[in-house]
Amino acid sequence: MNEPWWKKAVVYQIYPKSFNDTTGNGVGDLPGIIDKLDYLKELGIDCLWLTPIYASPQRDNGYDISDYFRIQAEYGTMNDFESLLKEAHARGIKVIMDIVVNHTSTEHDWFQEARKSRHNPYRDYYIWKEPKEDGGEPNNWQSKFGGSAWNLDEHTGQYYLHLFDVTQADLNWENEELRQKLYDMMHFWFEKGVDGFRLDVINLISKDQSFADDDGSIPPGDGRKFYTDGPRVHEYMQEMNQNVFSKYDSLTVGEMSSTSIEHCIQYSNPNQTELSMTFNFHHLKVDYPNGEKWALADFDFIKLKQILSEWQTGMHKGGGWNALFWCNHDQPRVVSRYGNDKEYHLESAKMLATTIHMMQGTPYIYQGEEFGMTNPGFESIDEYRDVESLNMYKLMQQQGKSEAEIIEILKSKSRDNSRTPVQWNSQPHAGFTSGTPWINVAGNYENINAENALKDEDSIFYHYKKLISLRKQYDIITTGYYQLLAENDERIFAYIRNGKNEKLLVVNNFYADSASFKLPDEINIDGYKAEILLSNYEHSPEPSAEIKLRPYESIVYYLK
Ligand code: TEU
Repeated sequence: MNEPWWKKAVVYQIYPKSFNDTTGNGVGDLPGIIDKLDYLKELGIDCLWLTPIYASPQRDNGYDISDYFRIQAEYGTMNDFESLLKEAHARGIKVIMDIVVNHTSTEHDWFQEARKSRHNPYRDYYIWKEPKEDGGEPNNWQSKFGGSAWNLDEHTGQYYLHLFDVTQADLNWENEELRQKLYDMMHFWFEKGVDGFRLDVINLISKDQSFADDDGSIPPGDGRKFYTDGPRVHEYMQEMNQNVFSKYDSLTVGEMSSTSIEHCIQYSNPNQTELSMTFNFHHLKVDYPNGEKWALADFDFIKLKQILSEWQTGMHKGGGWNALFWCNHDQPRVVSRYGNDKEYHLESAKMLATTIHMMQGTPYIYQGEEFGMTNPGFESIDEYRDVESLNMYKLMQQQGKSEAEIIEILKSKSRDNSRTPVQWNSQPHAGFTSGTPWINVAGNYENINAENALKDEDSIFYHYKKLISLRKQYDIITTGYYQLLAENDERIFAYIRNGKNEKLLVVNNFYADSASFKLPDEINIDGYKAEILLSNYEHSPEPSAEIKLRPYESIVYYLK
């Protein structure tokens, strides 16, 4: 059987708003993406994922869609989108779109109709509930952006559910007519020529119809257990696959919030006919003290290794497929988070890249990651734009936190950390725009930018390029069985990928101290010839019973 193309692919994520502005309005656009296709071709990626570019009031930067069939005017026109598809395809680059079907903007026509009366034909497209006897919210579920997940519609006297912003009303997937409309909409984009979808919070679409209060017996008691991987979700995914995805040679990746390996196997095992692969976020919560995002703590390295390893072996066993990533538009920059964006910017960025790219799955690179963009360190609340950050700012004030404390938290946690404009060069505004950018550029753009990276053969950019080309050359990166080594080592993340008569040994030092790695006794590499495929220092050590590693040193050995 032919393996699907996306198993050996590398995907590059574009957040259009911050990518490249050609009009001078301070907001990136589709022609701006076309201008950079040759750059992306040089990097060697196979596929682009564009975060939502549909018409939207932009309360949540496009994750609040008001019209699924129109392009947001500030990004360009449908013609621009068609040109982008054509130009990308001409370079052998595929394009997947981001689709948000858990909710729409409250400005979507369906919601505008639905809120007119309790008997409106669109009423049932959304989730409405009576107030409690005291007039309060129907239950205690919390919005992911803070506060209650319910909002009272005064006109009709009922509450509607919004798991995210108050302007993002959850759709009622129990309604068959609605589901059919969403499938038709997906066909529309496939027929235009897109190569797949990233499906936003797709594991939240099926709600437990009891809509009961969360008693908090499974922490954190915010209602998530009633809709995460909900009762009918696999039925819906199979229906979606049958109606839509099965008709196209597509990559479909589901964003899975607070999910489990068991569910992700079901979502992505080809026998289940649901999706190609899944994103999960457990490895990006190891710096949440007691599961709390809005608090500061060092990351738990042992836990990080443990989680990534469980997902590697668990998904492999169950025939599922992982999307591999450190960064996206919701996460702080990894080099500032699990790396060292000061003394060891270059070394740690490369080390992190190697760690994730040599695992099994499909790697995703988030714009700017390929040359080591960092968190911007915004010092004032005026610099923040993200709806979640602004909500949390207010909530933290109400909790009595000081301004200084709140800013420290935002500096490391805010989603805006990854949303600053791509640093193309050392020109004003990093070459992103000739106008005023919608969000400030990080202060380090004169050093850290794409132009510098392209000029320096030792740059992070060329390290990513090498990782991508290795994946094309060595099948073992796609197929090899993953095995964690030295699981209790407090500095080193080492693993083996086992092939038939070959192995990859990947050894990474996650810290600024030197470290020494002893090959466990049960791993016998006698009789293998070793070759260093990639490292981040000159003169890396040959493989031996004990390997000495410099700060953030990272080495990939190929053994045959
Ligand atoms: O994110 C879903 C999600 O659960 C997050 O990662 C979210 O950013 C986090 O819970 C906040 O703490 C997706 C999109 O990626 C995000 O940009 C949207 O805001 C969100 O869905 C709503 O559509």
